[in-house]
Amino acid sequence: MVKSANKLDNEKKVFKPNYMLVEEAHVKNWEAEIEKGKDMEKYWAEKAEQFEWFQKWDQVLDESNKPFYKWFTNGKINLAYNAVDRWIHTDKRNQVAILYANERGDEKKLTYYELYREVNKMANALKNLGVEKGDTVSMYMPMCPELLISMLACNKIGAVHSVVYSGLSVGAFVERMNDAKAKILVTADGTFRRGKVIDLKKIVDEAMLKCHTIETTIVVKHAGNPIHMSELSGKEIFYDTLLEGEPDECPVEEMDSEDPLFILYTSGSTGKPKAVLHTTAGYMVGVATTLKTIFDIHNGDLWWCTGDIGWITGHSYLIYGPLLLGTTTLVYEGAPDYPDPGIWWKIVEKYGVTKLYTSPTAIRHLMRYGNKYPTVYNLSSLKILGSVGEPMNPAAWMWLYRNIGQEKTPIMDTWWQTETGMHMISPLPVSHLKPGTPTLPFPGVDIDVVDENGNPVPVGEDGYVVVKKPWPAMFRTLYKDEKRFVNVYWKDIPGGVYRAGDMARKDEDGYIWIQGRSDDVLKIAGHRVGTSEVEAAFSSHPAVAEAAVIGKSDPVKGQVIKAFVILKEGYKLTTKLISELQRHVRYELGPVAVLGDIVQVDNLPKTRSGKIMRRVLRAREEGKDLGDLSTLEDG
Ligand code: 6R9
Repeated sequence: MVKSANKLDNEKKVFKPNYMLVEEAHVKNWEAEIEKGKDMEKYWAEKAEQFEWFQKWDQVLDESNKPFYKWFTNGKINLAYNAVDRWIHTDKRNQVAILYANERGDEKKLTYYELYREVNKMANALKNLGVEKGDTVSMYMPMCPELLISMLACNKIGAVHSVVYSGLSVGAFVERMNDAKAKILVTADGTFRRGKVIDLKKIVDEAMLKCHTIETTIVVKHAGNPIHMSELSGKEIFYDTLLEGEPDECPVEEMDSEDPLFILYTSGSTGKPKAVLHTTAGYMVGVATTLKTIFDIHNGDLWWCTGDIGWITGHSYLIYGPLLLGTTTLVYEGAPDYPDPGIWWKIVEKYGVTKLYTSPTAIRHLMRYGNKYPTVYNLSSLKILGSVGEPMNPAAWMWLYRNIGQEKTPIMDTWWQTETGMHMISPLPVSHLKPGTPTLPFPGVDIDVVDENGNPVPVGEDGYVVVKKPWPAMFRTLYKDEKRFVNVYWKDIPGGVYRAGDMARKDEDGYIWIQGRSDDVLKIAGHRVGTSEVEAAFSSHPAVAEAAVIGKSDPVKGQVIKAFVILKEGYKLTTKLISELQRHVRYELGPVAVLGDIVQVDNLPKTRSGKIMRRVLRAREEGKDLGDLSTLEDG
């Protein structure tokens, strides 16, 4: 059997912090910070001081109507004011706020002052269209500066945005638009993708036949593809025309801490998407604090979050977090492997990216091509790397650490959700790291792994991830569906805790190892086996780039594992390799890993944010209805 870049060896390995990062870190002592966070309200209140408030809050946390918690009650604040306006009176005024680049090599830079004026113009234009505080504005746009401007313009005047990922199909788009009942839609002519232009406007035209609330569609000329401006459902107007002559000053709306900020639909890896509602102040506090502490943001940083803006990661850590901290955020429109799988590393070198935040899916995809691409570029500007979205299997962690981080940049594996709004389990740059775990809850966040009765499980045993105390960036409800909010998240486990829907295990240091979504967990001969550890075992074999596993009914064992594997360049799934993989996985996981079939595939069904949709694999396997596929990636 091949002895791999072994999962077990790496898991046992502890990576100590890089002393240069410790010296400059905002938080130098992890344990002490966690201790400080135990006085939760005091901790978050101190963090809230980083913003400019129009009026201070009366109470940090109002728990009078659980689980409908309120944070910073009666405070008055505005997100756009704190993310943009505030900086133009400082030496950041002419610093680049948004650095946009795309796969064609175009680039555009907007300083904080330029961004300020653009946001004001768009805010005035929205007001002229009749948008008022509390109204919803939908967006269906590429990764382009106008999307950020439009979102901030909404914040500035108190409108609620609902960004729909621009890769969604017409049906999914219509469903979300009708659910949010927006009057305005901001969109664009097209988006660049792998050397082609995707005609977004055509999708919008089709969707508009079924969206009856939209009165005005604003169209950004972005990709330059020819489009048809229709009159089918109200007015359509070009963004440039709309903004023409608008003043570049706009009064700021003083928002209550608990005023709605945005709606965002969950990624839907295990079921029908949910409309998650976030409110203003707590979200700002949670997002800015976690980004500053975990990625140690300083003046001079160039921050790059590769996630899409249509995903919570883009909302919290591509736009809001970095701008609230006054840093420069890179917005890249393009695929990670076009024109070749070296494009990301080329961008890191070209602009001198210092902090890179990406996903295990992207890393596993790029790993397939080995290290020939990263070695071509100078990646020495990188200081901290980060990951989100799925469990980071140790093989991918090691690849990233060695080839991109050059063994000096720590990897912040951040666990969180659309619902949590902010990072919840994550190391800091000063933490001791183990590949494959997001380590410990963030200071001021109380998370545990418990059984059905809410009791903490012993070390090494599976349980449910729960959040035991409210946190500032928590979602406040599911939009227009309080009943579902209570039933899905707050009922199943006693003790008034939030059930995240993930299974996990704790090790002897208290580090949390995420096993996957509880809906995906396998049950083999009475033992619960997390999908993530089986997939990590497959991926620790040198031939495997990526794997997904599901349970297949078995009369004796209850379930056996069926594995779908993507092999690295140059490998084929021969009978020899199948038997080698079987032995390898059994060696890694022990006798519980009862393998049924192993099949080779070219790709796996995934959500737009890169999560494997195992329920689609299961349904296909059982010949069942595939359910809601609206978030399935098709490209
Ligand atoms: C931010 C985001 C949430 C689900 C979550 C979990 C999975 C996210 C993870 C992770 C293991 C990590 N997840 N980060 N699993 N390690 N570091 O992804 O939000 O799209 O709502 O998904 O993603 O299963 O419950 P969202």
